[in-house]
Amino acid sequence: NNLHVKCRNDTYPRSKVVRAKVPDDKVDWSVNFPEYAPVVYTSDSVKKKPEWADDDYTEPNFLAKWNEIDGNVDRRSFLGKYDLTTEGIPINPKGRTGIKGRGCLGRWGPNHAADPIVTRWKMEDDKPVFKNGKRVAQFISVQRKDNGQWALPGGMVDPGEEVTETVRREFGEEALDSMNLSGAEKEKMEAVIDEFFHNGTVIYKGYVDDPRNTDNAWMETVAMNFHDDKGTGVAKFSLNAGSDAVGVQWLDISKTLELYASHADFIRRTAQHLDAYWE
Ligand code: RP5
Ligand code: MG
Ligand code: MG
Repeated sequence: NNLHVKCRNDTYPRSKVVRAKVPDDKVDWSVNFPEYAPVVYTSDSVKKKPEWADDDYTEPNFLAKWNEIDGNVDRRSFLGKYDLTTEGIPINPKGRTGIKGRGCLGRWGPNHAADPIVTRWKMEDDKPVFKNGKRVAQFISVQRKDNGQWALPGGMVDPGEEVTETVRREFGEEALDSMNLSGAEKEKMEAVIDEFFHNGTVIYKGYVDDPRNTDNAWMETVAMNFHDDKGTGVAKFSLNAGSDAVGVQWLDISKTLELYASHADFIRRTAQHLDAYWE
């Protein structure tokens, strides 16, 4: 359960690159695995040096402050201090993935994201719906453009950005299509979001089992729950998919959900936090 699974033994997302096989018992770096021959892969979009990506470590001027706040990029991991390879680049603290390089992730080491978990109680005829004696909760889920999977409307923390800002911005972009609202509409939406996103609960902070992870680059997130207990705030928003989302909907929380990366685990923790139905 403590293993990463979605970043092993599969074709790398948005590519034809096939990961070297890593059996469960060989994930941990401390286990001897002399035949291990990971494929080296960094996507063309990352190699083009967009502003969200680091340079290649082979560049003469490449300098990064590993395990520290490096300018406005946080290179610290929630898992503690990570080790470096002999070339001086970060080693995935959760073990082998079958790929060296960054894949399509911009940063060497941790790539920080934030995930808003926006919830309300499921209602029918103005009454809460119960299952096995527990109220059923719902959360806002988006369908990802890159792979069609349902997910939380999360995204990367921009350089210098606070996580509390990232959850609002990404929620606005992916679930409300804020980027396509007129000035006045956007202001109104931001006011409601600001009000509602005031009291969040951190549900999870740490490594994400993201299919984009590699031996040298991986996703970490802070997942925060914002619960509309009375169903009068965000519960009434009209949802519109935007940015890297192609669909958006309220989904009933249950054990049977299949979601992107580690998101089902964050939802399980949320159900526990809300004392909502989870079977
Ligand atoms: C996941 O990737 C995180 O939990 C977050 O939901 C997401 C961030 O990446 P993008 O949505 O920006 O691709 O690991
Ligand atoms: Mg986004
Ligand atoms: Mg996203």
